Amino acid sequence: FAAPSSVGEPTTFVHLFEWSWPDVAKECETFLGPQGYAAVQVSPPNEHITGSQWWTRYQPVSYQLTSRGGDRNAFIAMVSRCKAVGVDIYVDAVINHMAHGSGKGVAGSTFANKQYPIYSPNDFHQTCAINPTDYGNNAWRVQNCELVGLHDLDTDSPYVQTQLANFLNDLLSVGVAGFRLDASKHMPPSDIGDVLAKLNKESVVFQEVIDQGSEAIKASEYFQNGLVTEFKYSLKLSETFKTGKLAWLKSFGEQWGFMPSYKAVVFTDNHDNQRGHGGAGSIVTFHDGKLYDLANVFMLAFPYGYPKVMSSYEFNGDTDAGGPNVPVHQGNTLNCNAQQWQCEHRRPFIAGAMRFRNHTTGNWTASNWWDNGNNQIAFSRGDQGFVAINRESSSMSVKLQTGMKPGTYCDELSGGKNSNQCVGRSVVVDQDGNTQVSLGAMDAIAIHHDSIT
Ligand code: LAG
Ligand code: CA
Repeated sequence: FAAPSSVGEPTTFVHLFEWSWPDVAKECETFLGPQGYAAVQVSPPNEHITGSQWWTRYQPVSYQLTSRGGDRNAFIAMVSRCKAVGVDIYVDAVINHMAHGSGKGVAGSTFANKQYPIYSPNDFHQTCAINPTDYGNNAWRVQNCELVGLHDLDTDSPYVQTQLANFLNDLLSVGVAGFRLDASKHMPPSDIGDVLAKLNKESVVFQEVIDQGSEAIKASEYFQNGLVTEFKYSLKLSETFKTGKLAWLKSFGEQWGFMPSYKAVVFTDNHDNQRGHGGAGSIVTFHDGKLYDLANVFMLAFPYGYPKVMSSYEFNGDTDAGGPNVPVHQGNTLNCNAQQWQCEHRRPFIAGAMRFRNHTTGNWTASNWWDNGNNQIAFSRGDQGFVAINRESSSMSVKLQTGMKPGTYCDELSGGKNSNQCVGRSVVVDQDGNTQVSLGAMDAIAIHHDSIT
């Protein structure tokens, strides 16, 4: 692994979807810290309904830190082991609603008729269903009725706000650094603001708001509380890589109608849309092989937003299926393969492009843009880095301006530099800043100022 000094400034986080706390801790120590990932989004850590489906985690029963991920002690150990190697933990906080119907939670708590360990019926909105048509024209129903039958908390009430703040403060007190606020679109932004005002530590907050541009509730209403997911990015990037032209990406970002870069959390795919849930669309995923690598290289090399890398598991078409029945780390064996955990964040192109982003924070522009009018593109990050992507079925051969000083650089996507030697490919930049780019079909290279030999 790269020495800590070569990590650069962390710029990217990873969603280790359904990973257990011991697996997350081990991954921080063996890969994420040494490579330079900034943080991990973990699955909801609080008590949820029983069942093998992944989505049981989105039906809270209590805020006890007992979940399929592990118990409270395992959670705390994970947070501190990750922190020790420079990796933050972001908790997926499910605060809009509680579990549907009646039953038992994984820590043994029971619930029925809107009665939970810390909530009773008057802590909820009245029972009404969010209808598909409400999204277009009825903001009130989207925020006050039930999302897929999940009992909707009265997030306006002081009692509920206090319980939510206690839950989040408990997480902060054990070292959690940030939150994904699940189903934020289903809560008025001012209610979220009231809860956040009760937190006793600064934290990274990103609100999950699915806004594809045509609904009553806009992502921009949530800017006052922190960062917001930019779902247009996921859909447009996926469509462009699948059926469009990479040349279009020259103006990717605000000019495509996206929110300001500094507010946006961006991703190629997420745990919902990769399996047809949560808005979906035609989305690139690990199933797309090389195309997926290239889409991630673009996301990570291009100066827009705070990127989240998705780390998934094979579900063989069963969109409810929970994670593989094996740990990711089994002794020294890593169960990352076609049929189990996917570990996309470990793919050389994805980890390499993450490192490229870490080493190019000094210039937040895409300059020297070049494209062939079709699916070959290249751009510089000022004099900090240069990337070329060939998404065509034929090879790419062209002399291009890199914006970088002359020298021999190591391609970060094939392993970068190790004790002044290139692990993989090298790239020569001449006296004029040009390089001869020679790439096969579905290939890419990325060099940066610290990868010079
Ligand atoms: C989210 N963001 O706003 C999560 O990203 C998304 O994964 C959650 O839905 C949703 N909001 C609620 O937190 C997931 C599944 C749903 C699942 C739900 C609750 O996508 O399919 O619903 O979690 O577990 C399931 C069943 C429904 C049923 C419901 C209540 O699929 O058919 O109505 O449970 O029993
Ligand atoms: Ca609500």
